[in-house]
Amino acid sequence: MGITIKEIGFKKVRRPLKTPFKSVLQQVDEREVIVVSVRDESGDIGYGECVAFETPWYTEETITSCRFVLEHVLLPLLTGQNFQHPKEVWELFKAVKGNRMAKAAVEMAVWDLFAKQQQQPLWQFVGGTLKAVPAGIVVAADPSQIGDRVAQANNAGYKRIKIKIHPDTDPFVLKSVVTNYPELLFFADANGSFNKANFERLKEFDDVGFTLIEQPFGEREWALHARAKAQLNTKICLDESISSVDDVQQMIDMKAGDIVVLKMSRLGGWTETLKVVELCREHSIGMWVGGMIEFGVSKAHNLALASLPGIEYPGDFSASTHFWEKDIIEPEIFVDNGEIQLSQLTGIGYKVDTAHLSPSEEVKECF
Ligand code: OSB
Ligand code: MG
Repeated sequence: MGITIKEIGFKKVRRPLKTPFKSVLQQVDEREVIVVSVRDESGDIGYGECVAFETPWYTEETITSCRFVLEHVLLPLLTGQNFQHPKEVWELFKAVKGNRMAKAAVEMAVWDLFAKQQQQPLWQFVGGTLKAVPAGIVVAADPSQIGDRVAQANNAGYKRIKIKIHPDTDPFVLKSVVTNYPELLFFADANGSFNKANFERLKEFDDVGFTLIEQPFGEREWALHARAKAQLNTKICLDESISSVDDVQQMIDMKAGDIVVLKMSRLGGWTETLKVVELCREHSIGMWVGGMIEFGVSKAHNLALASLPGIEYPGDFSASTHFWEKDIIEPEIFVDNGEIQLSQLTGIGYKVDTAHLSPSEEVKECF
């Protein structure tokens, strides 16, 4: 029983964003990902998406390092393997240090394949209970555009808006925007741009009305985050700091945060992410699912994740049309009245539109 991996494929997808994504770390104009597919004897295909960036501005991995590791390290380990449960992929990859984003892409594909073999939607296979997931959008633009972008997001039905901030952002301008929409949830994401020297500046964001402030300090700055948690009323949420279940334990031990952003790519895939979810539940740590400016395969996995009990904050779930002229899944993801309905189909629940990937987008088929 179980599944035996017969074929593995990689496809490169490279498409421009409709509008530049501007954060303190990087401006993203174009996105390249790798769609990983795994096929078993039955002919079912599972899909994953490798969402590392072109340069190491968010994590150490890059899409080029991932392609190398996928082709030359993970693919040889995987070929012909029999699995009784998708958790065994994490075990198989244990001898490979780091490279969590590359591992996650393969892991996702195997979890999708298992759910398809069991003829269950992936969200059900992992224990999800929500039938619709609350949407959430990110405003990553110049300060002069924030007001307009928030108004657009509100008109499109989004109930949660995350705004990118840094020490030069004017908290009073943000406060006037936030107070305009008392019925919406606002998150702030600082992407680690504050430090010990400007700690007092962070406190000026405390009465803007944000539900949480994401990653004010650098990824290893546990003590500074603990200080912020003790001194601010706004909840402190960690993104870049959390690469493993051990990092969540560290956050808990150091009292360095109230909430964790779940990103399967940063954590190495479903197995480690599910461990994080369990630990957060035990310690009443808040959770939500973060985005990676990704395409529909990664989004579909994230929607399944957001269906799990205990993930109470709305995640980075915007419609396919927010970033892309055309997504790679059918149907595309759309937001209706601030929500995204989960697919009732098996696995990730969406067709992957590989036929419409342009030839220049294809990198390698290992079938
Ligand atoms: O810091 O949360 C982040 C996108 C890429 C890399 C890091 C981050 C983000 C986002 C999410 O803010 C954007 C999205 O995909 O909706
Ligand atoms: Mg973030």
